Parts: sequence; C-alpha cells; structure tokens
Amino acid sequence: MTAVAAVDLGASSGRVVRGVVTDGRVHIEEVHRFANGPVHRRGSLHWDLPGLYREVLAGLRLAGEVDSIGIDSWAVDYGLLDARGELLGDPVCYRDSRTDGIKPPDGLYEINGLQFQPFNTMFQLMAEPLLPQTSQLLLIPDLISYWLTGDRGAEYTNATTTGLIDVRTGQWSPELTRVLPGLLPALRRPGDPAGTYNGVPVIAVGSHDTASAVVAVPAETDRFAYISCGTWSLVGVELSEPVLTAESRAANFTNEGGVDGTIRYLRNVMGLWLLQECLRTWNAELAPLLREAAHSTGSVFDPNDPVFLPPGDMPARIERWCGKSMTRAEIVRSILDSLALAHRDAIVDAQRLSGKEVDVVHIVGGGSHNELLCQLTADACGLPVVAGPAEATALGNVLVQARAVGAAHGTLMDLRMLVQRSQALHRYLPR
Ligand code: ADP
Ligand code: LRH
Repeated sequence: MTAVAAVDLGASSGRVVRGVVTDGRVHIEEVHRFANGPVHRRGSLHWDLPGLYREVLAGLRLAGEVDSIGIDSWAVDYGLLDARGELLGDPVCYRDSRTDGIKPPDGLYEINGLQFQPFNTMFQLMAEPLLPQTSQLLLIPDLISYWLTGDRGAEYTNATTTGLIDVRTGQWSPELTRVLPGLLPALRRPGDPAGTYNGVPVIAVGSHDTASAVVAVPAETDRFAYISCGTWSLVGVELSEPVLTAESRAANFTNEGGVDGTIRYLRNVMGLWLLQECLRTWNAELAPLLREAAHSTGSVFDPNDPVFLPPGDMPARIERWCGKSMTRAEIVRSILDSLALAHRDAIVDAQRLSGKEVDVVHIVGGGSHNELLCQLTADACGLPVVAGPAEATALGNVLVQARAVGAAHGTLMDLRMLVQRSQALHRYLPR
C-alpha cells in the first residue's frame, strides 16, 4: 500500500493529511490542522512562516511512514533568501497595503494572461524594499519545500500566479524577469522530484492550492464549471488553451497554469473572506448565523469592490456599501446572495469568453459545507451544483503524488474518477 502526506496551507487554516490510493479509490485522513491568518506587525501584514513550518513538521510526524510528501499553499506570496540561503524578514501578506494604487503596464495580459490583481507577485516586487539584499525568491510552498529538503525550485502552477510566466511558452518570461537576474529558480512541473526529507521523496504537486483543488473536482465529463470556495471563490472552467482577447482582459479573467498543461480560466471572487472577517469582528460562531440567514433577506453588493480586500471591520464596510444598517443575519444573507450572483456572473462570462459550455457547477473547498451558499449558487446559475469534496485541495495534492509514485495512473479525468467513487457529494438543483 502506498501512503503519501499532503501539506495544504490555506489562508485561513492549514492541514496535513495522510492519503492512500487503493482499489480505485482515494482516502484521506486529516492528521493535523492549525489556524492561519495575516499577522499585523509594525504597520504591515505578514505571515508567520516559521510558525507554519513548525506546524508542518508536527503534521509530518503525525502522518507516520509515507512514500512521499507534497506541499501546496495560497498563491502569489513569497520569501526572499539572502546569499547564505537565510530568509530575509517574514513574508508579507498579499492583503498588505503596499500595492495600493498600482496600475498594470500595457501589453501585460498578452504575455502572462493573468487577471489584474494588485497583489500579484510582480506588483508586490515593485514595492519590495528587500530586493537589493536578495539572492533568491521562493514562493511559499517552494520555501517550505526548501526548508524540508535544502533543494530549491519554482513549481510551475504557482509560478504562473507571479505574473512573470509567459502563458504561451510556460517558461519564465525573459522580458518580464529581466530586472530580476538570478532571483527566480528553475521551474518544476507537478510530478517532478523536489528533493528528500528524512529519506522520503518530496514531490512537486500543483503547489498552487487552486490548481490542486481543480485536480480533485469530481467531474464526470469535461462540461463543468468549478468554484474552489474558501477564503476566495475561484470560479471558472478548465481549458486546453489560454484566452487572451481584449474582452477577456476587460472581464478580468485569468489564465493560470493547471496540472497536466491545462489552463485554469477563472475569475477571483472575494469569497468567504467576507464572512470570515465578519465572524472575527463579531467574535461569533458560523452555524447559528447561517441558520438565521436562511430565513433573512439580504441586500446585494459587489463583493469584488477592492474596499473589501484588507482585514478590518467588514460588517461596517458592507453596511456602508449597502447604505443601511442591518442585523447580523441580514449581513450574512447579503454576503451569500452577493457571492451567489458573482458566481453566476463568472460562470456566464467564462462560457461566453472561452466558448466552453457547461452543464454542472462543482463547488469544492470549505464553502461546499455551506448549504445555503450552494443552493443560492444553483438558483442563480440555473444549473445543478455538486458540492464536495471540502478537502479537494489536499486530495488533488495526494492524487498528483500518487500518480508520480505509481499508485495512480492516467489523465486528470482518471484521477477525478477516484474522487467521484470515494467522496460523499451533495447535489443541489436550481429552484
Ligand atoms: P482556505 O483554504 O482558503 O483557508 P477553506 O477551503 O478551508 O479555505 O474554507 C474555509 C471556509 O469554509 C470557512 O471560512 C467557512 O466559511 C467555510 N466552512 C468550513 N466548514 C464549514 C461548515 N461546516 N459550514 C459552513 N461553512 C464552512
Ligand atoms: C486561494 C488563492 C487564490 C489566489 C489567492 C491569493 O487560496 O491561492 O487562487 O488568487 O489565494
């Protein structure tokens, strides 16, 4: 029997799972879970990477004997290494204000195919004071991998979120990386070896969490849209070629690199961050509020308004946007109604802009537990929603490792069949 350990660091929590692929099924057991979130320090927002690394090590101990290890995390953020390979400062969180007001240069979309997000790595680098002391940049999963193994590399799916990869060649763009000589390590593809930890191979997976989540979408045919629903809702379709039209750029659709050379054609929707920040402000529990919200009425606002990006008093910002004061349940309902409509808009636009038609929407990630959001999304889209698995990212991480070590075989659709067979899914029909 082959067992692998998947480390999945989300912006709101991290976990280490032990995964086994056997008899045409994939099973995961969560062996360790820990909280994560941006930390305010001396006026800016950071991630506590040494703290997260300690949790990773604890999780790997709890995973016991495994045949390989794979690491994924949220995208775009990075650590900088000095000439001795030591981390320079704590990595800055993409919600920090240092990129406020940044504008993309003309012609960028035609090269990197990325939606404009002020926090894409290339814009963070424009505001990075530590560059003169830097000898190498490692994205978060690559940094964890380096600390485990001593080997450095840049996993491709996550590297595409930097804005520095040419979407047509799948390589670092010579044009866009000219000002960063030697800073970016060689690319690794999902499935490539990435060193060893205590004698156990570390394998590059889809180290962008969204890339791993899309691997584990339990689709039965290729006519599906996905919503990887957690801190963000990443809403789109899987394509074989990027869409680089002016219309696609104007609609702020991104062409991120997926596993097996696929393109994740999607839009970022602000996601459950809105709810997470409300709960933090109120110091409240989610379940009772969701029950109340099911019988409340909400107001619709644009969840992608940049005013909602930084941490802070989210209920007040939502009330200000809607121009009225609301109960907690009404605010929660407003968030869910607004996310459902934003999901619909992204799915309609993805189909129109790419020409790919879908007849089902898969919701994966923690948000697949939110029954009200799943139903509202089905209603808004006029399409059936299949919800689950909630741990799609960890499963996608496990599956790519399993294939690399010979315990799973075939295409992405073959891997997805393993998920369909073994994970409990819930179906919501549009009302
Ligand atoms: P990330 O990877 O971005 O940290 P997750 O995929 O772990 O995010 O999703 C976290 C979110 O999932 C939470 O903020 C919460 O809104 C939602 N969620 C998790 N469990 C439940 C649940 N039992 N009911 C409703 N929502 C849930
Ligand atoms: C989701 C995610 C998303 C990125 C964002 C920074 O966790 O990786 O795909 O846009 O974080």
